Amino acid sequence: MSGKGAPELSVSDAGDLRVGVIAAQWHEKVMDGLVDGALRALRDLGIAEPTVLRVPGSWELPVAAKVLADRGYDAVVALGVVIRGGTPHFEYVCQGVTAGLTRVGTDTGVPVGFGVLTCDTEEQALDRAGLPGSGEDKGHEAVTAAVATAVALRSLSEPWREAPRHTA
Ligand code: RBF
Repeated sequence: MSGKGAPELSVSDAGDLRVGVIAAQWHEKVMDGLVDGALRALRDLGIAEPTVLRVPGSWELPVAAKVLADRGYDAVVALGVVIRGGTPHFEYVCQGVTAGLTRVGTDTGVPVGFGVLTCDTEEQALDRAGLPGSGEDKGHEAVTAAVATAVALRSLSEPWREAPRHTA
């Protein structure tokens, strides 16, 4: 999937949102880049005290996302890296994590940012990790998307205010 066509999101009034970031620990260098990008995005958005929770692997992301969503967080962001190996394990893990995170969002109504890289090689993952020299910054993107969605959903409880255009 190409990263081309991504919107330039401008998000305001997000400073009071409670945001939880959950991050797997496999592929340390890539994860360091994703977590740094996520924290940078939170600073950009004026969100001062996010919760950052580390779990062992990407497989554990959905259960952690569900618990944070149930605890009343306004947005949750899941970060992980799965690299294809020589067995079908990659497909099972990717499928489980993707379906699990989707389900958490739709079951709870809490936006779940998807910052899970599923790559053939570590080089591809490094290029998306927001590190010096990377072409993309998927941790930053995942936070911005989840928070933009939370802001848009919050506008629904204020009936006389027009929903922000960028999230329509
Ligand atoms: N977790 C990841 O986050 N990324 C991986 O690339 C990854 N590869 C795995 C490969 C195998 C063969 C196994 C058994 C696990 C892998 N995991 C990976 C760990 C998985 O997400 C989870 O933490 C463990 O299976 C324990 O529930």
